[in-house]
Amino acid sequence: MPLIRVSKPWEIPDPQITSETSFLNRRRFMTNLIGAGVTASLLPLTGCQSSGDSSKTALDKGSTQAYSGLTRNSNFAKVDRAITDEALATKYNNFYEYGGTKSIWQAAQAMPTENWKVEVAGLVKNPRTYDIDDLQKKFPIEERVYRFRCVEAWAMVVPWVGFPMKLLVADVEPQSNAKFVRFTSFYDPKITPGPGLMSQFYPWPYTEGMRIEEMANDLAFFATGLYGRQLPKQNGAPLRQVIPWKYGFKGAKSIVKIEFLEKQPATFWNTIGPNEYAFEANVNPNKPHPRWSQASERIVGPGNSWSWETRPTLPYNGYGEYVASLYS
Ligand SMILES: Nc1nc2c(c(=O)[nH]1)N[C@H]1C(S)=C(S)[C@@H](COP(=O)(O)O)O[C@H]1N2
Ligand SMILES: [Mo]
Repeated sequence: MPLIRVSKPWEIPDPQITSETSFLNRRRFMTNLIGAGVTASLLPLTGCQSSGDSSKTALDKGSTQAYSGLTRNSNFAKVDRAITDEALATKYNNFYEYGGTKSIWQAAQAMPTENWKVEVAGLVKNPRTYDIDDLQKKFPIEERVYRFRCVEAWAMVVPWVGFPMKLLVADVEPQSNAKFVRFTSFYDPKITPGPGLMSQFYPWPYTEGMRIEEMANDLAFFATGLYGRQLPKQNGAPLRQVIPWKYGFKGAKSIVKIEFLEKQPATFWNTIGPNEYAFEANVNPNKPHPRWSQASERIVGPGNSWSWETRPTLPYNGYGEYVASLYS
């Protein structure tokens, strides 16, 4: 951690205190682990996240196939800032199944993405299991450039490839009593070891959820790719949610199951820290996280995070015109 601070440090979230897990490390997990007879000296307690792997490693292990004939949706082609370097978006990740740091891209290559199936179940007229290839043939695949905002106050701009969630909603036809949707990520402790000793205390598998009206909004997107190629495993291959007006944790990676439900489901981060990770979790500069301000964000770039550009956070991450009416 650098000793020299940039000016106005109170405006700029500290990457070491904005970790999604540092709360756990310090409190609930400590209690649990001490209760379990694990000595504190064994634990990675500090919440010090190594920042992303900034080395210029070739995308050897993580390389994926390019899409051909891709069209960029002109409604979602531009944002007010530059597209993040592909090398950063694919090397600075959150994927707790593969560890608690940002440098999980190599570990994530263990994700078994071949013959991937996505089961859609619950309160729908047409429950079915999609093969990932069928899904990409059935729905028109397009490119969309979206802002991306993690609850930890870092932000990127990513050109996603995929299809709007509302097409899948229409395909399975929710029943009238369906109100919520739960998304479940792949989990197998032999393949997704989690963040070390802490892992056993997490409510696996990773799940997320939203209201059906949110899922049916134009912006809600299932990504199968980024930067013109199929999703690298570290970014949630072969299918992940992208909900650009909500904090990044709302978008589950490597989805295996989608369920339509009557009641609001329990979700991963909301179960771990209900005061820190709300179910709704819309990006909101005026609603601080209990441990840090959300008034500004750091734009992920090269070098140390202290040198990254800081900008004001926008309500709904700049997507109010699309989604504010959902919350009126
Ligand atoms: N299954 C799963 N999905 C997940 C996460 C995770 O740990 N596991 N992390 C979330 C968080 S906190 C963020 S910010 C984004 C990060 O996506 P990226 O690595 O593609 O930038 O994925 C989200 N989806
Ligand atoms: Mo996040």
